Amino acid sequence: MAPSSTQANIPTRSVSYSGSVVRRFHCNQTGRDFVVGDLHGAYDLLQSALASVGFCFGKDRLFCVGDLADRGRRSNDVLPFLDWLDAGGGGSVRGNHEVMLIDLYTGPTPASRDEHDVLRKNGMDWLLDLDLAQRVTIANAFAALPLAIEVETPCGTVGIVHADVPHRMTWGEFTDILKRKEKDGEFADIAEYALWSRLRIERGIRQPVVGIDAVFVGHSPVEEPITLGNVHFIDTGAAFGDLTQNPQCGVLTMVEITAIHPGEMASFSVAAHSQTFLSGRGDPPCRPCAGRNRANGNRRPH
Ligand SMILES: [Mn+2]
Repeated sequence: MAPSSTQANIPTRSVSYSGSVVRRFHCNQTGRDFVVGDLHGAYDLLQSALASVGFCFGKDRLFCVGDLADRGRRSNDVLPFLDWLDAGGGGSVRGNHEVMLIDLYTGPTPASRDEHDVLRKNGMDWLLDLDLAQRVTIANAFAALPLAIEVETPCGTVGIVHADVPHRMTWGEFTDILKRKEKDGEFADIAEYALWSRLRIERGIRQPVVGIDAVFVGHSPVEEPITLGNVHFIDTGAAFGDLTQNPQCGVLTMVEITAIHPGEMASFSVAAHSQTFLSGRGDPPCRPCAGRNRANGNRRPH
């Protein structure tokens, strides 16, 4: 399809938000729950992490802190990845990278020079290989993602947000404002904070988020997963390790949620490539069940 004819067929506001802004998942009755740091297209590393814990598709669930594509080598697999995630009963929150793409196609169709500028500056240049209709399809899939996830687990309710929860706000206050969406003047500020803030980690704020047992966030790259109060920072820079093939530059951290105890967490960090999944057809990995041998997992308390 020629880009010009595609462009002509795209309505002015091409992307619309759908789905719940706060999504709650009931307790997993059949397996374990994992949460993984910012993937940014490092799906090879994810495959290694899943293999190292014997992830069982259909029983175990995976949750993501957002920023699923951009920078990493397999960003183009983000749509089959989202399908796989959903089919396995897990989910992802929206990150600021998802929102940058949504914003690009929510207002009037951007001038192609401005559009290409945004894409190139943010590691999103992989999207330039796709036509406009494909980019809008991806943006619409991102617009269906929630801003916050709540997961019921045997050790309490766990929250997942891309960047942070305002540090003087309880979880209930935070999610109530998000649920009111644009009807409430506070929504835009709180959504922005949830997607972009680094205040808690920059200031070392140790007060827990009241009203939730644990919160997982990404967005702020850390050398090792860090816990402040009950907030776990798990973006260990997977995309940089993925691009350089050098674990010194970044690894992917995946945490088993049900192994959390106050003040510590068990994590599986994967530094190297081993195999690939997510062909263009979106074949899910680990099917049939790969068992539960954790012997290869690099399990470290934090
Ligand atoms: Mn981010």
